[in-house]
Amino acid sequence: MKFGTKAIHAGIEPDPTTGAIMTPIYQTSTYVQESPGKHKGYEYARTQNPTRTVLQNNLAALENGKHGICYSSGLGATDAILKLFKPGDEIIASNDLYGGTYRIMVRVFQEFGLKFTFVDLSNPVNLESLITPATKMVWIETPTNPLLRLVDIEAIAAITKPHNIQLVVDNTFASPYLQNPLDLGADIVMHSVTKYLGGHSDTVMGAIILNDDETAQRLAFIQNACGAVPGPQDCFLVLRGIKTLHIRMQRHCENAIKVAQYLQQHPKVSKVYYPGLESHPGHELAKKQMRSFGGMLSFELKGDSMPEAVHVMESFNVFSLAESLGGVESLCTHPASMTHASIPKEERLKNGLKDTLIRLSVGIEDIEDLIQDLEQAIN
Ligand code: P1T
Repeated sequence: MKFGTKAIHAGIEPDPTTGAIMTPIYQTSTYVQESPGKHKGYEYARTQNPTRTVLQNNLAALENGKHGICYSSGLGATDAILKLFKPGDEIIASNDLYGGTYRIMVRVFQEFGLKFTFVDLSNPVNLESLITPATKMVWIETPTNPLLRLVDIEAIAAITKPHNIQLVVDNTFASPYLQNPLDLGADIVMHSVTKYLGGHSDTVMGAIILNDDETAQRLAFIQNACGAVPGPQDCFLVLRGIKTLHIRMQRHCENAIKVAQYLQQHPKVSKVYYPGLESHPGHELAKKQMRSFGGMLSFELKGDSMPEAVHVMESFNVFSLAESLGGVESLCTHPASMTHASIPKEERLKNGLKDTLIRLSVGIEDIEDLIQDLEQAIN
């Protein structure tokens, strides 16, 4: 099956009792048993819910993986992955990543004895020398949030595999429509489903997709034992959102390249971070490992003046100033004070994230209106 057909059909059957074409919302906390332990595969809704099962199977199909496991948020999924490790285990992560991911690593799991090193993995050469016998996982985003750096999944996997190190790819920015990390050698794919998969800014959810049976069993155990499960209504909303993922992504990509090209020639803009631009250092890699370049981009204004950046962010009419991304509507974010505020300023600056950086999630509105909005805001 090709992607669009999978998005609409994979793992989804008409409801056996009524023929309903849409997966029912099984709004129940428990399931009746005939006699103790004799049941239809469902005992208690933290452990299993049929709406969630369908979504999990659909997500697994979209990432060409065997197992899909959903959590109550992207960070809930990250939390589950980090619980696979023990005190003393070392984890190497990209130095450009979502602020909340950095925060759960440093402020929560470091307290429990996991060790983290953050490094620019857009150059894979940086990885090998950091590996020790205690290194158990490498965590990457690609494209990264918010600097849109490209990390070569195949090249990183070639380094992690011989050491038996788990390679986790946060595939949120690309979505499974643009990139399938398991096909490129990753062991685990993680998503903030809140973003492109949900697609309508109405749900918070996370997911993990993987092939390894034993790790999948451990992650399902953590899902049940720790309890960060999504509700059935949210699972329904995401199943509905996914049915148009391919169409939405096509428009996100079409609009984003036009926005990036517009910004690149703007006399007041100094730098545009978008992998679809030939000037982007990861452009060739993006062409190789992604199907198109995505809907996310960031930019800086000439002069790096904070009041001017704030003025632009306050002046938008179509773009809304808000955290998050991947919904149908265009959003603008100030990473330094919003999504990445939990990363200490020195760390942010060292990694190239300036206070004046503006991030855009380009939606699927008419491109003329988006360009006009940029034109009136950057003046
Ligand atoms: O918000 P949540 O569903 O818990 O997902 C966390 C997360 C994980 N990974 C990436 C790449 C993300 O971008 C996020 C959430 N990001 C935002 C809210 C944001 O505006 O960047």
